[in-house]
Amino acid sequence: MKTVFSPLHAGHSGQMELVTSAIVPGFEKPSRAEFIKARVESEKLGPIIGPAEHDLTAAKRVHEAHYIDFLPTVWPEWVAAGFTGSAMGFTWPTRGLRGDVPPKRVDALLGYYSFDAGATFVEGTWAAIKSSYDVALTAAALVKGGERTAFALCRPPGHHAGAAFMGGYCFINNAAVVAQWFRDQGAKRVSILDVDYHHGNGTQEIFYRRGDIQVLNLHGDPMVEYPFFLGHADERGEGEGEGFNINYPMPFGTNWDGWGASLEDACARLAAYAPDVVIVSLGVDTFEKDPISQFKLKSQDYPKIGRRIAKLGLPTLFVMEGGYAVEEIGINAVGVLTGFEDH
Ligand code: OKP
Ligand code: ZN
Repeated sequence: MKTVFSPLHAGHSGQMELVTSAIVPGFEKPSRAEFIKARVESEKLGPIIGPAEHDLTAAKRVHEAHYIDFLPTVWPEWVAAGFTGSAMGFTWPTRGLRGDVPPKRVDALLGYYSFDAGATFVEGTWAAIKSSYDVALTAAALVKGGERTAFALCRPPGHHAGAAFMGGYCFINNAAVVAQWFRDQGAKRVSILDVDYHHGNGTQEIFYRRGDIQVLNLHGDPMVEYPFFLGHADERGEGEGEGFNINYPMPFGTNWDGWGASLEDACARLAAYAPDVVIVSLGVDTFEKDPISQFKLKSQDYPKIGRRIAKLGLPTLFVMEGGYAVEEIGINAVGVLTGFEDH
């Protein structure tokens, strides 16, 4: 399978991150993508190609235009205001506050357009976001053009970005963008299978009222795990989307037995939906040694994920999301892909 990759991701580097009791160097760092790329090469997965440039039309099909237009302005406005360091919000419009009046300061707007302080900007961040979007759309075009599969080696990731919010290292929801793009290209139904450890709250929010895009999410139980405020099993979609959003929250310590059972159920529902294309939000932070996660998958489990997805027999686009055990991230991510190709 072909991999699409852009070196521009590397400019999104050195950002700080707010965790429970400290501000620390970001876990979402450039070496993640470089380890994956190196493994694609050493495993001879296939050619690595660069992305074609796209305008922002496809982004505005799933995100609000004012949100997308805000993103490239952040760093220049931050610098113009005399701020240094990492650009992140610090005040958020929660219940009871005005979420309908965007303030005029860039630091306030960062809060206005976020659900946490986890989507942080440095100088190269917008170029990285844009390259990640271009990577996803370029890989989608390969599948649309008849390839059985492709790998969008996206960085930064996307699944926490909603119609008008960022958070959790995510700015543009790459998987959502390509799902809508396939619909606009004539696909009747699209499934998004999100196997990242964290609930894809942005993806769920974007498609919650849609029956034409099925969203299946396997993740740590939001009662105890980030992003906390979405991802429960009783969230099944609304209106035309009723029954097309399916969540599999799982407890800390979940290993292949429990996780694989959820994947099996998700794949059965996906097969019943019979989409024209499957988009996999591919996070490998389910790994036992992941520094910020609590599941117990082993490296040998990742090819099983790929094999199970391949058994669906559907065109499949893999879009990279999370995974923070950088030493093993390439082994695990590419393990899924070689498992898919083995089938
Ligand atoms: C992104 B993805 C909040 C820090 C909490 C964020 C985890 C983001 C995971 N400021 N940790 O789903 O892998
Ligand atoms: Zn994650």
